Amino acid sequence: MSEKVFAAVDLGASSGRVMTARVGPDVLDLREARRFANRPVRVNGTLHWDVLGLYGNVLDGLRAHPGELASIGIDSWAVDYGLLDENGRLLGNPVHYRDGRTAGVMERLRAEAGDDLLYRESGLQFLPFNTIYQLAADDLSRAHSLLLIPDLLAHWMTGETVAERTNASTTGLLDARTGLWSGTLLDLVGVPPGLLAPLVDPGEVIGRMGPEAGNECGHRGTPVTAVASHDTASAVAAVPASGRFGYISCGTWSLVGVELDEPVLGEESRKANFTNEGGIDGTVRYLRNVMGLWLLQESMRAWGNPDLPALLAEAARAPGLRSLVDPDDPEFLPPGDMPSRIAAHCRRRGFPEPATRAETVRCIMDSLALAHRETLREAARLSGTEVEVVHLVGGGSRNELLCRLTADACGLPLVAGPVEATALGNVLVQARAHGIVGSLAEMRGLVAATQPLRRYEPSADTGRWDEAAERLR
Ligand code: LFR
Repeated sequence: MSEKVFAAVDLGASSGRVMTARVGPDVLDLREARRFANRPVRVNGTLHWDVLGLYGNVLDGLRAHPGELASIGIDSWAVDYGLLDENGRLLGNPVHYRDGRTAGVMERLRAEAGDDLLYRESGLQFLPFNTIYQLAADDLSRAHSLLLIPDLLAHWMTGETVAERTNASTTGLLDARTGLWSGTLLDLVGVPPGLLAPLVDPGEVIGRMGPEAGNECGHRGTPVTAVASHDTASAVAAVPASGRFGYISCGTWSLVGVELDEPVLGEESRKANFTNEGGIDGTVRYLRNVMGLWLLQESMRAWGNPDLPALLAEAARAPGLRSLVDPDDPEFLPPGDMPSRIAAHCRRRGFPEPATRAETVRCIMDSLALAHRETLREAARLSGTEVEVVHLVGGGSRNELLCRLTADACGLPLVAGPVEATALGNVLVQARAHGIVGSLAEMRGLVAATQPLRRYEPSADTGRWDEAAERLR
């Protein structure tokens, strides 16, 4: 089978990129065609995504690759959506999941419906921004269809209206057992079933690039293939693992968990707030959201973006496990002055306040490493699986301090990389649909054989981390 070139459109919460990859049985060569900032915009008190700006950048990125493309795949962050009216016109800019409009909504719905029902049906962790809670806070009176962000872009490119299943699994409206839209949950929030699109699986062709988008980007007629369009699902598909592994998809968020064949929907799992999101080939991504590098990104923004490598080097020399936060405290969710919130949190919990920027960064790194360990251990325990190696993929795999601390905290070897796991997972699903690679195991093997990875062995001293976990509790 000869090589082909595929394009991955990968939109993250802080930046987007269009990547192209040459893929063959022994080849996986990823290149960046265009990278652009994804800057949320606050208007009239509401935090929005600039989705048309993003789409324009995507088309520019595709145009930057004049050669032939076998297909294009789109992934992005989850849960957020655009509403279209009956003429297919966008009803306003999609609202950012960190917007405050959902304040109190999840609590109300949980009280009304009961946690047990919500969890048994959707298997989803309780996060205030899940689509189901956003919908309960939204005005749907003029809405004819709802499309999650990658499906919205695919719709503009092809004219087709679909809901890709891995991303649909983050809405809180999908039945975790059947993988179909749940009538019970739709009724609960009063969402007419017609609002949602027919489900498709990764690997299915959505349609071909139509004249409008095609003339704009120069790829008219190119197939747009559904990938695991939830970015985390694409990242997990590209984890270069075999055997018993845990994963951390580390970027703005750290998504920490294990891969399963069946969902875990019992009471203990619900109370521990683990999620059963849909993965590639019907796998279950059993994981929990850890607040991730958001804490660092927002601190850097508050400081006017100083030199990060220098700050991380200084943080590596600062005393460890001195100041700790629970990164998952909801107080850290919205944007705003992060260093002050971290200092206040430390004070409240009886830890010394970080006195310098480097100490703040060290506090974030230690706290994330500890949260990675606690979450991974719980995921393994609740699912009855064993983890022998941790794979940390995504932008965070470049952060040596975080990787080293996470390996130490977990007391397990950690393999860091690839940085662009999401884009790789995206193109590999397309390549598989074109018969270039076979099974999921083969896809992962190709990543392991071709991408730069770095292994961290844990230090023997896990006792310090046990003690720190105890202090934080
Ligand atoms: C990561 C991610 C997470 C999801 C969060 C919000 O980019 O997709 O998986 O919980 O963003 O959509």
